[in-house]
Amino acid sequence: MPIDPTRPYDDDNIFARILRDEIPSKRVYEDEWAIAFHDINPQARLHILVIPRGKYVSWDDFAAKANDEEIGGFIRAVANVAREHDLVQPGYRLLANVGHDGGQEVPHLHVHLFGGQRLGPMIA
Ligand code: D5M
Repeated sequence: MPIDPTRPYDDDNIFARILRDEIPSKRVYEDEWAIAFHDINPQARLHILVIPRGKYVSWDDFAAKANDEEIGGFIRAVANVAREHDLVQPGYRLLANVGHDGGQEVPHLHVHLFGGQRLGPMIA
């Protein structure tokens, strides 16, 4: 079920639990601002989710409440994940679903990173 992105942050959402290492994930990156792990249901040859360590429901919530250092740290973390997977030259795609119409299922901001293949015009 898509989420309501204006609702309060739920400390027990699945990505909060992954951040606390309460449930396993295939973690590929971590720094002060973000962690990244493989999507459980990959939609491309490489499909990684990058999430901030801070408690933000959505992209909108993050833009409204995070400070500039956190926002910069998160954006750099996403780029670092791509670079560490040698995706800069071949290219890659970033996607953030927001709320009901965006099809967001997990109420902790996440950026999908797709790569490892020539992607079509859209991944829906
Ligand atoms: O995308 C939510 C994404 O989160 C979706 O592609 C599946 C993925 N997912 C859900 N549970 C897990 C776990 N436990 N590990 C890794 N990936 C997971 P959305 O943009 O909210 O539709």
